[in-house]
Amino acid sequence: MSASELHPTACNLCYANCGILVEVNDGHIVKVRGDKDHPASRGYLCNKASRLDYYQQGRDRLSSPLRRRPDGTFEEIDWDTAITEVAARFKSIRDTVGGDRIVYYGGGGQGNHLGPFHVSATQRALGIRLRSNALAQEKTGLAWTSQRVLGGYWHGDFEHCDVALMMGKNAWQTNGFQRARIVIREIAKDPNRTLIVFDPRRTETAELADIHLAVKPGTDAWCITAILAYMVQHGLIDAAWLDAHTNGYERVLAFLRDVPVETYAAFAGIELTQVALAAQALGATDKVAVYEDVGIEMAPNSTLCSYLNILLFVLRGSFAIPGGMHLVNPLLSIFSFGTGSGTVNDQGYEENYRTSPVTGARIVCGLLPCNSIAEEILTDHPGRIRGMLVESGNPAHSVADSQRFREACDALDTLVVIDVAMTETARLADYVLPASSQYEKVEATFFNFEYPDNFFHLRHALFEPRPGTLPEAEIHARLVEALDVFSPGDLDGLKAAADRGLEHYAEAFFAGMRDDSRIGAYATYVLYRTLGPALPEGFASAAPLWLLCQTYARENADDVRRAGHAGEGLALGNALFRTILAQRSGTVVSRADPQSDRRQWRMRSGKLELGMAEMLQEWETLKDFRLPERSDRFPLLLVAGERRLYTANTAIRDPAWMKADDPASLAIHPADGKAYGIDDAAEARLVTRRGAAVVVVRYDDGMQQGTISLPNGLGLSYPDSSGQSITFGVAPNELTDLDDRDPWVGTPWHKHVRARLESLV
Ligand SMILES: Nc1nc2c(c(=O)[nH]1)N[C@H]1C(S)=C(S)[C@@H](COP(=O)(O)OP(=O)(O)OC[C@H]3O[C@@H](n4cnc5c(=O)[nH]c(N)nc54)[C@H](O)[C@@H]3O)O[C@H]1N2
Ligand SMILES: Nc1nc2c(c(=O)[nH]1)N[C@H]1C(S)=C(S)[C@@H](COP(=O)(O)OP(=O)(O)OC[C@H]3O[C@@H](n4cnc5c(=O)[nH]c(N)nc54)[C@H](O)[C@@H]3O)O[C@H]1N2
Ligand code: SF4
Ligand SMILES: [Mo]
Repeated sequence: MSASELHPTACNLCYANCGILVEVNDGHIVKVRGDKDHPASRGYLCNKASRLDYYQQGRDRLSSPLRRRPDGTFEEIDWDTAITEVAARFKSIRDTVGGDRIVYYGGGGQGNHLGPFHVSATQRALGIRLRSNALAQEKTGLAWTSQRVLGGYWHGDFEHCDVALMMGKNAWQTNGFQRARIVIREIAKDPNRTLIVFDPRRTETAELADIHLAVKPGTDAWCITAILAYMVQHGLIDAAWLDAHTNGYERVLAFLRDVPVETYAAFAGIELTQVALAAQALGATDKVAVYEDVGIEMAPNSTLCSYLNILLFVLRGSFAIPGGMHLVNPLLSIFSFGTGSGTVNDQGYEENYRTSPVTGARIVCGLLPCNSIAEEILTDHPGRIRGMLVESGNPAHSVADSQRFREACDALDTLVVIDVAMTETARLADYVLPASSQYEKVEATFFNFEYPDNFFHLRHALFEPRPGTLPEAEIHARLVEALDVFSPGDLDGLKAAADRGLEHYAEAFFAGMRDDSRIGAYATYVLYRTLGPALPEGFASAAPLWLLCQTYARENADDVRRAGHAGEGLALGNALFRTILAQRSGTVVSRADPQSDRRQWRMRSGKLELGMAEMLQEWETLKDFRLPERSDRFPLLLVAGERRLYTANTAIRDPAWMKADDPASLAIHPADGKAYGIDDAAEARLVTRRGAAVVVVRYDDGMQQGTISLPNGLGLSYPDSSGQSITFGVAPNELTDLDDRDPWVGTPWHKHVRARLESLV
């Protein structure tokens, strides 16, 4: 590729995945700018994208499969040996105790879902049923409540709303919806629109807010309830809409009528006048958009808060209308709703839902809670997990209680890691398989939360794969082959059909599916090996998208045509697929008509089901005004892992990428610092129940007194220019405890870690 040419791709540092145009030179990404042709980001970028080369050219990128020696060091092995041995190790678990004793962790971070999409065939061949990933430490409470109440995953129309609520979300730094900084600034500037931020800390987003509700940590449930109750008690809800569109609202309103608003607000540290202002802003419109994120999802009452956040927009009827909330309809949902979910009984409780084999943890959207993984391994229970396949995730760093996670990895029969870099998890593995980076293969994510337009961006490769690496699709295909699922020649007919064009292939594929159950069961593999070679060079990994396009076009034909794709039946799916392959800046795959979109109403009754009994039960407990116990030993509350100007989970491992001042510091209110005798910029010892670390303290008067915060994604070991391993900052999960978690879905309370600080002088 020529140096000065600009190549369209996307930023992989957060789930906005903004379209970018990059200049490349000698394997490096040397210049990055926003891509105005990207249908969603339209040229927008935040500060991080310009540093992408630190991902692409990380010094600890992998370039050969590795096998652990008995002494714990690694040796390089060739791919054939690696595939044969990994397949044999997992096969032996499958054949002795069962493939359901293997867990698959990961499946794509912020930028890569296409490769891991291919795992489904490997999973099938090994009989793997347990999966987990970071969603099971943040979004499963949201997924569970939204599935039960709305029937799908919700997202807000922040571009057109009158009231935007940021619940434990610092969108200025963390984005999460398209063009976040621009949209937030617009709302803040407009006197007719209201930005409400729930955050103990005066964040960059809170600075812009019309109403900043600086709740005491972990008290959001009381503050939200106070606002909802004020609305009910002052006639600010849309009762007619509720009656027409929801079931179970009477119980909700009955609860709210009796709430002593001022008492609830006071418990959360909020003045009644602020609650009234927020309630009145909500009461004046039906265009309410809510974003909840990990400030709420990783704190006490997290699942209840997810439920209450639904009420914030439902009480105003702000659902399925422009400027309000909608259910997403992406090409592929990152949540497998319905997987293992039970049935709701007459009392409104879910029964017969899927649980984990050892501890009986609730499995939501097919995901084992991250906090349960170690518990499902470190036991002599016969159902314990024996093997783990980790792909594009770094759980030894990102899951609570790293020490226990490491012990659990040690206790496994087999741990295999597929990654681009030598991560904390890879270091623990029996085998490490090196993947080509996201800019060395076709890549995509299934993050698409927009409405009414749905888009999809297939990124073309910018570079040749680094020698020794393979794209995930090829790794999984070789594993499936090593597991002898198909015999030579089985797929020759489909290969020949692919050579004759998509039309022939479509017919042959669907006929094959009817005749041979393996075709559907191993669809990603079959498509990769049969349609893949017929696609333009380098696009084989994208072959399974063809089936997604067919399914999506069949289920959403009018919406797909409204977005400009033409055809009927199979031809429409083919047209969509061809456009996705060709459009380098992304494609609008469907356009809903908000006036007649029945897909927004997904519950069987055709109404929203507000009477979720588990949440109504927990709601009652607020009357006790109880928070997790505190003690004099741990008087502070630590946010273990906050997002800052230069953090990107662990996608970038080289600390040199950070351009901020003291990016690793622990933030503390100056009054607290002084009270503990710790100066600004001094070192101190941070202690929790599970660990201790030396931190550099930074005074920040935006912090609430009694709280401290550490950045997320740091404390990685990374080679310096001489190859010596260095660690920059503190790994937050050396300090967190598995027991601090939500009682329903097991999400951790990373934002609510009891801690103390000790002066080192
Ligand atoms: N720069 C950057 N952006 C990112 C990422 C990144 O690593 N770096 N990661 C991406 C990912 S994976 C995610 S999940 C999102 C997360 O996005 P955010 O949720 O915005 O991220 P955090 O900064 O971890 O937490 C948000 C806020 O929660 C507040 N908080 C702490 N305790 C409480 C509480 O009890 N109640 C309330 N209401 N708030 C509380 C903190 O003060 C903090 O400002 O960011 C995404 N974007
Ligand atoms: N204490 C605390 N813990 C937290 C959080 C917190 O706020 N506090 N936040 C949680 C949240 S919200 C999240 S999302 C998680 C994030 O934690 P993880 O889900 O573990 O994700 P990442 O850190 O993004 O790790 C992504 C991995 O993918 C690898 N990778 C990058 N590109 C590719 C590729 O093309 N192929 C393959 N195979 N691998 C690739 C990277 O090298 C990296 O190892 O952390 C969670 N953990
Ligand atoms: S980090 Fe997120 S918001 Fe920033 S440029 Fe990348 S994708 Fe866009
Ligand atoms: Mo996340």
